[in-house]
Amino acid sequence: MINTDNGYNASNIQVLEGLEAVRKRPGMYIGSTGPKGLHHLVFEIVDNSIDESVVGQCDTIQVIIHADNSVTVSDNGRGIPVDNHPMMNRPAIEVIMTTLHSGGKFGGSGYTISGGLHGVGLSVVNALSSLLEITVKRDGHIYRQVYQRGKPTSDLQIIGDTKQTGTTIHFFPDSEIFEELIFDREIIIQRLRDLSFLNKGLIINITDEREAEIFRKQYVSEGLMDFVTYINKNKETVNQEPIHFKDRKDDVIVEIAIQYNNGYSENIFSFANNIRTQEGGTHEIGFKNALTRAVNDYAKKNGQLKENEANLSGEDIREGIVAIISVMVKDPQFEGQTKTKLGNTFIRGITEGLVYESLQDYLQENPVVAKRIVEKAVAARRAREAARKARELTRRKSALESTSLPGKLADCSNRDPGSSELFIVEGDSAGGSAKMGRDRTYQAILPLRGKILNVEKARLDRVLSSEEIRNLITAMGTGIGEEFDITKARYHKLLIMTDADVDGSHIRILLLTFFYRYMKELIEQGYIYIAQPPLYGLKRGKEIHYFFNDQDLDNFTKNSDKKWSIQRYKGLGEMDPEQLWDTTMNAETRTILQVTIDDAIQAEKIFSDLMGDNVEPRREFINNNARYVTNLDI
Ligand code: 0RA
Repeated sequence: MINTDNGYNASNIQVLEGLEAVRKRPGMYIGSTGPKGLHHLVFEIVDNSIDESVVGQCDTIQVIIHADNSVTVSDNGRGIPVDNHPMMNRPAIEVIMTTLHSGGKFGGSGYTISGGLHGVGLSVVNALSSLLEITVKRDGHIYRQVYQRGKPTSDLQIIGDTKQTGTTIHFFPDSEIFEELIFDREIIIQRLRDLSFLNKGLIINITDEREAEIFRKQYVSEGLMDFVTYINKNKETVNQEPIHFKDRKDDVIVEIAIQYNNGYSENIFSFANNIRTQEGGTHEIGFKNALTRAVNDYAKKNGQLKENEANLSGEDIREGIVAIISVMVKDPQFEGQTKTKLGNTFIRGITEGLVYESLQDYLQENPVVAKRIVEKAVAARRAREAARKARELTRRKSALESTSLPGKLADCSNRDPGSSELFIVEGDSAGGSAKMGRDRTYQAILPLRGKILNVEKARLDRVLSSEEIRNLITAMGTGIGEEFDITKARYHKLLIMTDADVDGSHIRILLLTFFYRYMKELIEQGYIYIAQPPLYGLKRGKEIHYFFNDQDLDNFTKNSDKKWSIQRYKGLGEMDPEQLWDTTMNAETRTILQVTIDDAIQAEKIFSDLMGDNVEPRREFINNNARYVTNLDI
């Protein structure tokens, strides 16, 4: 059918139906209608601005969170085209704002590489906004158009003249769609900071107008080198100058920065077209292969490894590494559970080839650093072998043997992990109370005596020399590290129950650090919780009230008569089994905090700051977060 009329024709109707589909099933386009989806709206627009900067047409992006919780994103790019779209008989900008999957990527307009948050397009943001105002500076004029829930409320109008170019989008997320409309500045900052590291020289400004004192911050970086030094800040490094290279083959651009620290963990963060690829993918595999090959070849050539000696493993070579991998690809395929795994197979070979060549050159030209990297890997191999022996002790026995659980574990009778809980309790005496107070059908208790090792400062073999840690691993049943298998978890809830004092928070952070380093998926899958014992009990005869913070206690005592006696619980051990059950363990009444990882890079920094060699960042963190340490969201 050919449409010739100028009013609403078939394609316009299709457009509206398209946006109706977005409003009917928002989750399909932005993942969810919770906070994550809400923030996707901002990132979708920002990613379009970033595309302008990638092609060298934009050097400044500004994000403003307004007091009314609307958001403005503006850039000084070329501006969205305003000329008439020949087929639709509407201005191109209107087509872009109202057509699914059209956003700027049609017509080969000089976009060789395009990110866009998985390319859902500006029309999705438009469809999910109760009000959206777009202003474009282009071709000597300032243009403006307003939309409500995706539909234009007026034609595109010229409202002034200008010599500048750029796009400004001001939108109000729709309360009919989103569960909550409040933007979290930290989430936005995290993404903008990543983007500034990934796009050297790009100026990104953020303004938050919601507080009396307006918050302003600017991000601008020297590129990936700044990214690795930022992550390694406060750590001792092996190579002070990051290894850095950027290369191109065919249509693929590969950029890498590497800086080793003297710690034991591996931190590789990869990106494809500026999008964090949390699940890795072909670029990451290519990088790892190249690194393993280049370091082994070098070690053999200069004699640090004997000819007949076995190669160093990739894991050994990656101990203490901080690396950023950023690739730009024409048609990225995102796969995996969360669509954050790069799938294009040819990227593996291209990345491996480019990285191998550049690394070979680097190692040849920097023998001092090269030697240290090899030495570190050799030491890692030695420790890994010692750890293997220690780890045997924690392995589950084969199906034929009876599973030998730690003697200190008071297991539950329930055999269904989905409804079983494990309490890790500080101290034997509190452990005793917890054992007596629990519901033994589904609650298991493992008392921990004293502090566990700080895993930031010890290699795996030493970590495993601790009986407390071995008990914990055996009780959970999952194994650790490379062998970790979440499907073997014997409990789907693991609750850390420590005293409400400094030692208690220390033990808690030691445990969390251990989980983060060796059983990260437990955190990612939301298995880990922090139990909240009360700080005070107010007693009058048989009546008792519990309080979990000073403010609630103050509020209560303000209006109460003097007959109450106050008890401050210094430790779990001061509560009898029944009290512990009532306040902290009873699933019907207790409050527990789920531990989550909002941002892997941030979590990485928090743990190394808190547990690393330097005292200053730890002091700083505790000073800044002292009041929040109990509900630490890593
Ligand atoms: C379509 C085509 C062109 C640019 C854009 C869209 C564009 C979109 C956004 C969204 C936010 N900022 C933006 N800036 C540009 C290419 C224009 C040309 O070839 O001149």
